[in-house]
Amino acid sequence: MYHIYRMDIQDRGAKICWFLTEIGVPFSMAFMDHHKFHFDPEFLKKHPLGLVPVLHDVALDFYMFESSAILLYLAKKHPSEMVGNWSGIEFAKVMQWFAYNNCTLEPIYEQYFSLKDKTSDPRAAVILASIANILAPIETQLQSTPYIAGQEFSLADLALSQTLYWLTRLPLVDNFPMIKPYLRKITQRPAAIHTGLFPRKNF
Ligand SMILES: N[C@@H](CCC(=O)N[C@@H](CS)C(=O)NCC(=O)O)C(=O)O
Repeated sequence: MYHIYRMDIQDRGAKICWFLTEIGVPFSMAFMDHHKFHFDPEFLKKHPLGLVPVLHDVALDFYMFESSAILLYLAKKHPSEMVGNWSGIEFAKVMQWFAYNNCTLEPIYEQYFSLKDKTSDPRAAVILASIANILAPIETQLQSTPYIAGQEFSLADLALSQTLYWLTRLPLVDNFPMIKPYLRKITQRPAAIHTGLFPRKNF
């Protein structure tokens, strides 16, 4: 059994719940009090920065933080089609796009949304240009395969679609015509709907 500490329906813990739902593994969740958990000494023992998500692997009484690492830990423990067979080119492609989301797309997204005044800050235009540059290979890939790592839905789609969904608030996403149809397809998966992660339907 797994227990996942979260803070709201659209946090990074959603990916973990979505993944476990996709593969049919049961879990429970706790939504932490937004104003308190960062400073709670008991919670700081579970996550040294006082952030969510945190996974509790109850059977092992093991606590783990960092959402991407948690996904990989669970994917390895519960073999499924979502990462291929942990070897070969199929696996490499899933890991490549999984990391592209975590290490390339998500940090630039964070930079943009942390700007206090997006209209007058001169860094905004530079960051938006970088976002466009980073979206371009995703667009190119989706022109040749239905999912980001190939013919099948994978852990890479699951991770990437959460970031892309956040980015659909930016008009520049419309310059990449494959992205929104791809997102619509993924967000219609029953397990994605179940998480409530994608409340806006009009993207
Ligand atoms: N790299 C970390 C990021 C953790 C993170 O920033 N979590 C956010 C929620 S998604 C958080 O706890 N924020 C605290 C807050 O906004 O009050 C991960 O992927 O787990």
